[in-house]
Order: sequence, then structure tokens, then C-alpha cells
Amino acid sequence: MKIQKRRPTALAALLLTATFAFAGCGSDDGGDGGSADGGSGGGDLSITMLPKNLGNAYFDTSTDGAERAADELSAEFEEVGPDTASPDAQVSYINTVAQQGKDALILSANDPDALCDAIDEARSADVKVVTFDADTNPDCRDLFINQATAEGIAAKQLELISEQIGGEGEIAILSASANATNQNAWIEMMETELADNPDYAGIELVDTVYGDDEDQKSFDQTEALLQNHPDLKGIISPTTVGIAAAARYLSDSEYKGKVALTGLGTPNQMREYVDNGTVTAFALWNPGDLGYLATYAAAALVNGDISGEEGDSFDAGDLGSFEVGADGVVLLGEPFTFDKDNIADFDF
Ligand code: RAM
Repeated sequence: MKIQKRRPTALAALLLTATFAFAGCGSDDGGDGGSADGGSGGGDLSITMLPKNLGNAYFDTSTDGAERAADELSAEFEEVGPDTASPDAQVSYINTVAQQGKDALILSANDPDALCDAIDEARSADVKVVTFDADTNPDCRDLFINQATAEGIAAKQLELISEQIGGEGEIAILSASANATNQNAWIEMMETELADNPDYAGIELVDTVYGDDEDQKSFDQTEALLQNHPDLKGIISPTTVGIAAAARYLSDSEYKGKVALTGLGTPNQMREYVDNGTVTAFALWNPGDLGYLATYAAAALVNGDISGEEGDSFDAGDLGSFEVGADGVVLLGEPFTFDKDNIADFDF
């Protein structure tokens, strides 16, 4: 079992390198994977964060945001997690949180159903459970902190690929794991939109493959896609791990600048490929804000400020006040597009 106790991120907060175009777009502290020499805070509130997997820059940034919120709330905070993004690997961490009697668990779920028994037990032991990034079934957790609407995320990626391939031709999707609730919701909406929206009549989705949020597997799947579909015009990768691996493959191949690549990436991982012309534009939200918001939501549940009912509202520090929507969902904002004109303004 891997446990990462991370230092407070007050220093990282001071090292903000730019004023960003959207709220609270903070800087990553480098995400070194953490050290075992001290958790943050030490107050009455104890919070564990469980990402899909460790070693993913996206989750390093969401954990930094969560830890910053935990510092502000004087909460005890730790990040735990598996190396592989699989539901089985997450179960033992949830069991441990229940046994430890933590106040709250914040997790990005690797499966909508498979974790629910373990989560039920944790909730019976009075642990408040907040999903962020990738949800479980709504009845299994207290709240879901959603980065942006699934419709908005799907629409943005289609808009980008359509622009990049001139509205015509074959495209493929390189996703994360086959069970990922978040990627699957976005893919389903992209499929519906491709079928229904006349603007996309010239675009054909010919394949969807899974790199499991593993760098090498995503790289190999990119190569296979290009070999299997010689007429491929573009790839959408709705995962930060997938898009970075696909960009690395394309960048050193004959397809650079010929096969378009877009999706969801972090500016720090994609910068090189935007600079060298492999990628023109991609999207994301600020994972740091997402972790920060999830932590304030967890604290509001634990403190009894909210129960998770629709219409409940709570304060989320720098990000302001948020309201719980239908099905216990709290929405962070809208996806944001990064390109060569703005990518230098971001550091995460
Ligand atoms: C990866 C993970 C995460 C997803 C981002 C876009 O880091 O799959 O769940 O939200 O990509």
C-alpha cells in the first residue's frame, strides 16, 4: 500500500507564476510524488485523498489543490493510491480509511459500481465520501465534484478536432481505462453529437481504444491506431496521460502535423508538442481548483454545514461559494482551451 504524506503547499501557492485567465488557476509545485516526512495540518478534521492512480501529473496537481485547502482548514491530509488505475487496486485504500475512522474520503473512482460496497462500509463508519473527477453511481457517495459538464467537455473536444481536420475524415479516440466513468460519459456524448449534429456529418469515428492511463500502453495504442487506420485524420484523447503519450509518438513520426491530436491535457505536459507543431489546441480545467473545491466540500459535509441536498451551499475559500445541484453534483466550471497563444501563461 502506498501512502504519500505531502508537505503543505503554502510555498507552492507563493510561487504562482502567472495571472491566469480563469479563476484560481494555480501553479503546480512540481509534483515530485510526495515525501513521507510530514502530512499537512493537524486539526480535528482528517481527510484522505485517493486518486485513480499515482504518478499522474493531473492528480499531482489536484492533490496540491486539496492540500492547500486542507492547510487553510487546518485539516490533517494524506494522499494514498495505487500505481495502476484499476478499481480492485482502490478497494483496500477505502477499507483502510473506514478502519482508521477518517472524517472524509475524496476519490476519483476507477469504476462506477465496483467500489460501492467498500464505500458503503466507509459511510457506515461515518466517513463522508466525496468523488471528484470520476464519479461512482450517485447513491453510493455523498457528493460528486464535477470539473465541467459532460456535454461541455464532449462538445469542446469535437469542436477542436473538427477545426483541426477541416470538418472531414476519420477520427479515433484514445481513452483511459474501459471502466472510467468520466471518459465513458464524455465518449458517449461525443458519439451522440457526431451522429446528431449536421456540422459533424463529414466526420467518422472509426475506433476507440484504451491506454489505461499508462504512458507506454497509450503510446503503443497510438501506434496501433495509425497502423490500423491508414486514412486517420485525427485523434481525440480525453485523458492527460493518453494525449501526452500520443503527442510523443506523433512528434517523432511521419504523422506529425498530418494527423491532428486534441483532447484533454495539462499545459506542462503538452507545451513541448504545441511548441513543435504536433498539437495546435487542447482543453482542460484546473485540476488544482478541482481538488481544492472537493476538500472544502468534504469539510462542509463533515462539519454539518451541508448534508449534500440539492440547493445546499457552502464556502470554498478562494473559489467563492458553490451550490449543490441535482444528484449531489457540484460543478467547478467550464473547460478551457490551450493553444500556442496562451500556453505560456499556465504552469500546471
Ligand atoms: C487523466 C485521468 C483523469 C481525467 C484527465 C482528463 O488524468 O483519466 O480522470 O479527468 O485525464
